[in-house]
Amino acid sequence: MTDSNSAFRPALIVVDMQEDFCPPNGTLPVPHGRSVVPLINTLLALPSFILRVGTKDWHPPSHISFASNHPGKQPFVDTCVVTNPLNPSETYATRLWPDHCVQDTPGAALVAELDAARLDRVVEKGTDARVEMYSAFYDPLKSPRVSDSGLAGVLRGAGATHVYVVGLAGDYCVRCTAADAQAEGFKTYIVEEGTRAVDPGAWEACRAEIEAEGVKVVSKDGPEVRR
Ligand code: VGL
Ligand code: ZN
Repeated sequence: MTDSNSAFRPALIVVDMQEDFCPPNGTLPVPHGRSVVPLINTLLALPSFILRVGTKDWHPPSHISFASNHPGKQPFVDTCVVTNPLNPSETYATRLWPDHCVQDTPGAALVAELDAARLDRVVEKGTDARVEMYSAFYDPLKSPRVSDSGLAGVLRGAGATHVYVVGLAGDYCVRCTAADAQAEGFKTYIVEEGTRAVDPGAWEACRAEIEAEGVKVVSKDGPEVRR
């Protein structure tokens, strides 16, 4: 019998390493977003991972998060209200963005430098125009949930115990994906050098909030990665 207390079956999730999130040509560039690719490729090559999942933000042109779909509203500055299409009493405000990661456009492609051949599978998210979905697991609406990628089942099916998250953006999709992984029962880490924030000036405060949610933000050189 194996000792379940010592089980260590880590999965790696590489979030949204797509052209639109990277300088110089991305429509929603994360500062220095492209600079994390070499570390991510190093992590992808580690034999320890039992599963390597990539994610893609994969929006229809009519997506609710595009400021262009809300006349008079400005990206980055303004918000819109998301209403649960299955329960109109559940609403929340969400930030508006420039058009980005439109399905089947060059901007939605994984960056060419990423060693994507090592990914066991790629999960698409944000495909429902009616809801925002930062997390690679599901959208934040709860009663009921509108979109579910099935990622939790994929991780469980592979027997994952721990989840390591890297990619873009640290303060949005990486954060939300890690929070849901932790809530799904996986011991979850963000490798800090493997991510960058849309709002770099707010990263320190964001990191503290992430850790308060139970996710550990660790260094690539720390014992959690080198174990
Ligand atoms: C993301 C903003 C909008 C992300 C996706 O991948 O972090 N951010 N859509
Ligand atoms: Zn998006």
